[in-house]
Amino acid sequence: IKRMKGISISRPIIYGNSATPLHGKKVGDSDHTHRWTISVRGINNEDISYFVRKVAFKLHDTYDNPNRVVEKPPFEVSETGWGEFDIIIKIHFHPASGEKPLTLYHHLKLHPYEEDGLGNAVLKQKPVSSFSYDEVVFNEPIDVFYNILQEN
Ligand code: SLL
Repeated sequence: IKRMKGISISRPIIYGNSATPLHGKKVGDSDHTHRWTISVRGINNEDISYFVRKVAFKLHDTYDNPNRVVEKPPFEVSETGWGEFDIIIKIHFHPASGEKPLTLYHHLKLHPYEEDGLGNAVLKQKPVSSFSYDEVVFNEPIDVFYNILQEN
């Protein structure tokens, strides 16, 4: 294998969640209060599957099958639930990259934070979203992978 000496190439990603309150609507006999979606995507919804092979989302152990693996875009998981928790996001790259998976953490946000004017936190029942921007940097990428990145 040949590496591109002295070359770094980066790609932007956006990851995080949106959530909407169920407003008392029942999901089975659960005590779920929100519907939410966690996702990893490109900027302007660019398809990132040319360099992302799959994304594994590790949910809280209170969920059935907490390890959710998404093998094709959109790289997202939608669920309902009642609480906030940390989601471990593991991004696996194209096999030709030879790169190790990248691990990111996202705190699932359900409740918009607001104050009542007296400095007290109040829970608002309205949609919320919490996204982070990041840049994946490939240092001295393998030539084949470098070409894949450049062609897309
Ligand atoms: C909390 N430490 O207590 C957190 C844990 C876990 C949220 C939140 C489970 C949904 C289900 C669910 O919403 N778990 O499968 O019933 O706030």
